[in-house]
Amino acid sequence: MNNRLTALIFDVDGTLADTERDGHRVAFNRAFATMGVNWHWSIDLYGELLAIAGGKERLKFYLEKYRPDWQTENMTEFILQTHQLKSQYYRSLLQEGAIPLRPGVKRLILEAKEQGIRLAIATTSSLPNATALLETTLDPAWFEVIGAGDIVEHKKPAPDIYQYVLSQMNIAPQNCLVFEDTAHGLAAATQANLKTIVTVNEYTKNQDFTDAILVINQIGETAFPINISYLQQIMSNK
Ligand code: XBP
Repeated sequence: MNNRLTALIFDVDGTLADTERDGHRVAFNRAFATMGVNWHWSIDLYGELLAIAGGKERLKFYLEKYRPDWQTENMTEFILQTHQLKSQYYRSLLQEGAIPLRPGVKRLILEAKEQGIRLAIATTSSLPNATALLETTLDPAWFEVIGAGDIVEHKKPAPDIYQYVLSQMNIAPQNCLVFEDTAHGLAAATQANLKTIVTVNEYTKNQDFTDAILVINQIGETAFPINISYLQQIMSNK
């Protein structure tokens, strides 16, 4: 089987940058204040809420579990409006430069580009939110497919978003390598027959990554960087 590495597919939140703790969480709290509700998602609580993929889905879960008695005229509308506000705040945080890329991300992506490796995104985040991060840190044009949020019916851990990206790229899974940071993301990629490198973060470091081909704490910036030829080696050995 030809398993030459020809494409890298990146998850966004938590993988490219620590957008969850410093971005989406902070933005949700600002949106709650604007909506006039006295709720605050702490770093710890947000860690628990991350079990639910998707910002709208996460808020719905929070309301059901933590605010069962709270009433509003139209719950769906409330969720949509709060999510929209949250997204605006999130994008402002990005524009302020409040959420830098994780170490090594830009270096590896630039190296991949130079070597003609194809690039794509597969995320649960909504498209405008994912694109906003790419616009402020990298360049959306570098990615031939940006698979995001509501494009597919089932969010991660379902494999839908990865299957979507593979079919848009018209590429076989054995020629791709995925970068993820969560067990949900790993499950999604694995079910789409993709090999995955997990770069853990504070929220995800204790999750089960048995199916990953490699688990690291960051991609690596200077002295001993992970580079394309090393990734090619990992692919051939697995
Ligand atoms: C990230 C998510 C998203 C973001 C919020 O998933 O779970 O829900 O927290 O994004 P991934 P939206 O790791 O797949 O990028 O508010 O735009 O849904």
